[in-house]
Amino acid sequence: MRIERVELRQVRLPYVAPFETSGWREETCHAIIVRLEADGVTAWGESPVGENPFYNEENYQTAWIIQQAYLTPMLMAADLSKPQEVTPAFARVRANRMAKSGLEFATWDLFGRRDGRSLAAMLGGTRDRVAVGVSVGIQKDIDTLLRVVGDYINAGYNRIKLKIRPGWDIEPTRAVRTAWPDIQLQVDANSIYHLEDAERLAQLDQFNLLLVEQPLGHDDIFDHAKLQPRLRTPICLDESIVSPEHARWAIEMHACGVINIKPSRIGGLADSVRVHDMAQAAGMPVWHGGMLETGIGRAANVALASLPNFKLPGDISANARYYARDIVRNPFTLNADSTLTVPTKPGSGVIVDEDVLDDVTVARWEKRA
Ligand code: NPG
Repeated sequence: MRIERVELRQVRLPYVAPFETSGWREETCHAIIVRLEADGVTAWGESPVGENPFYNEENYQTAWIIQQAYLTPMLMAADLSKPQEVTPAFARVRANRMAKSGLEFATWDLFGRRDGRSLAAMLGGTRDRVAVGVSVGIQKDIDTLLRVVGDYINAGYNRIKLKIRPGWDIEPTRAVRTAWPDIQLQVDANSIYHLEDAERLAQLDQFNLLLVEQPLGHDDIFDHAKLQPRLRTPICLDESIVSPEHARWAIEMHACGVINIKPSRIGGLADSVRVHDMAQAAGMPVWHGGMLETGIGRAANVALASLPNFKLPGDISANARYYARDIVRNPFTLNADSTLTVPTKPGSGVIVDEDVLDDVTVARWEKRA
């Protein structure tokens, strides 16, 4: 198949509440939405890039340039027989994985819609619902945190992730654990600590956490391997696992007990499946992270999380947790058992609301074959 038209849009959607981590605070989604056309089929993808390069090296401006100057021409030059051919077609471009992922995901959607196959079936999904939780950003004080967490629990989420940083770690975690002794709880440091903080991090062991996510440097598997034996709680790597090779290094070094998979961080769905399979072969569970995606990226995440080695609830909340007005007509809603239902329609199954999409678009670019 040859792609006949690529359209890229920068969108801006306000979050229902600002999202704050150890390293950044953002109030508005800055994603790039991808539209592909071929063989009379229209397909959609999303690069969930942020306003700033504070999670990884990319932001909406870098992705916009790399997609136009390199990735779109590379994609249009390929004659594709399957979506797995996109990742090798982009291989000469180093890193820039979030930029790649939106185009790669849209290609999966294109093949799925053309062939009448759901994305979950194409990827090897085995379940029809995926367990999900909520990631709770840093709040102004513990009373506010308890109110916010309580609202999510009342809404039906039974797994909570707390963002932590030095000065907002032990006490907020203790407060939530004391208020809800049985809830599935985990914490995420987004790379803010150092190996010298090992004793402080070990204090988190008392709270019966599912995992502590990315405590040390974003590109540092080595020191995580030194930290893991000093904690009882499994370390989960997020930022550090950017490719199947990085996953293999972390597994062989015993740097973590769990891997967070985000297809956008890994550069696409094909390599995400490889990370999933590699971890499964090593007996290591994975779970699905989130990048506050719009409804388009969210559908890909739900499909991927239906694979069998996704053993822990994902950061894939219902659309309404993020956006008052999303760009899809068929948002996910939370089931009573804290799950989302895996779409079965061809491709990702999203129905894009093009009126809303036009309203939130701030820049647009297209290339025709
Ligand atoms: O529910 O999508 C969600 C948010 C989950 O905490 C979450 N994402 O560090 O994992 C993270 C964080 C993030 C958000 C990372 C935006 C990068 C961008």
